[in-house]
Amino acid sequence: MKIDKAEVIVTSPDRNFVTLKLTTDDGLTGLGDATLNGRELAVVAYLTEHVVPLLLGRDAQNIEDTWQFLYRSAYWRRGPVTMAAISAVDVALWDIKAKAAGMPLYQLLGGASRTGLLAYGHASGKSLPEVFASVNSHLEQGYKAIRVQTGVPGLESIYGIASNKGLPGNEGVRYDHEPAQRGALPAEEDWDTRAYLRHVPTVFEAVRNEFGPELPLLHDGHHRMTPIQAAQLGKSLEPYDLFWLEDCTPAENQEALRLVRQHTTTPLAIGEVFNSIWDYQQIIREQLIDYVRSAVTHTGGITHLKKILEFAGQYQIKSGMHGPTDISPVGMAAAMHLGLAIHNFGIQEYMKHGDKTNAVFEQSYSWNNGMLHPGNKPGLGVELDVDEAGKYPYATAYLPYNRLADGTVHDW
Ligand code: CS2
Ligand code: MG
Repeated sequence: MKIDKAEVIVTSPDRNFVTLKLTTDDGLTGLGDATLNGRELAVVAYLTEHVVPLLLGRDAQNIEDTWQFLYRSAYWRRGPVTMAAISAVDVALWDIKAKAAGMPLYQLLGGASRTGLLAYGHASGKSLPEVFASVNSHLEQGYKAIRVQTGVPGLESIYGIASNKGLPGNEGVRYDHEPAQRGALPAEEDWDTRAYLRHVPTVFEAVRNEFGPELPLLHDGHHRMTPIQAAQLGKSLEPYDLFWLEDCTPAENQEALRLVRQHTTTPLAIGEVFNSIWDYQQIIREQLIDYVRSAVTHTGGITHLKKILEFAGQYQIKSGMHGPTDISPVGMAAAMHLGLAIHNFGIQEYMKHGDKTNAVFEQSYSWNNGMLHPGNKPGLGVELDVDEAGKYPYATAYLPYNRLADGTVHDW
């Protein structure tokens, strides 16, 4: 079963997506998500110029060998672009292998370890009434776990607050937070950590009083605090029993988590900007996190993320796979198949894609009563309508960045 064709498909229905489509000489096809938000074309070039020529004629069945070949023969290892490219190849090959076997991918990964996947959605608001309304709307949509992001008095626009602007062509329809904004330059946002640290605990106190003690609540610190500020926030949120505090401090400095752990028992989730097992070695071995946040799309595919999660499982650390709208339906399906099969599944992030995206990517995964399931079609269960995709050419879009009051660039 030789790889006969490799296409890199770029489309921008509600936002930019990059998809690798492999076809074998006996007509089987496989899809892999290679979307790297705000840097999509770098992965397109890496795939088109450097990876596709190496794939043609290769045996599609040798997934591990192809992974090692792409990782080691490149000489230059790791990094978001390389690992997103390798991930797309890996997932496309798993899609093909499961189709060849005539079974849904999770069956090939060891079968189902649960009946479905608990998922969390993104509630947000500039003010408390907006936050309450957003939590209610997510409960009505069936979510059983909710991430809460809030505006901060004195700050114009900050990460994670849904806009009422709506999507292009869907103006005015409230849309969950899509960080990448179309335009020639990234938007600049302002930030003040002390104002944020004063305000966030008051919001979680109010949300707990309003919605009770059981509802799993999550919060994303989005890499903005110093280790001691992260410790401070973790501690001040303890009374509100969070499911997790995510990306509380930039994680390049893995030791930073030791200081946070010393001061708080709030569970910690990290890893959406990681892209290899080496980014996790210390924080898993030293039990400094409770959830692995990596997405299949950004961490070398199913082959590599499965190894990270098996390593994490030895430390009772669970999965919490990244699942915002910049993970395409192909990447989401891969996450669901892996999530259903592994033992140490924790929770799955699930932001719903827009209508145009759902028309481009035909999906067989389901969302029911707060639980996701990858479906039982052979393979990943997602197909891409190339003609539909062709309607939406790439549109430059950048993630915003932050500046402090004195003009210093800060983590966004
Ligand atoms: C976020 C993302 O979903 C999350 O947890 O951190 O929204 C993140 O900002 C985007 O994926 C960046 O592309
Ligand atoms: Mg995050």
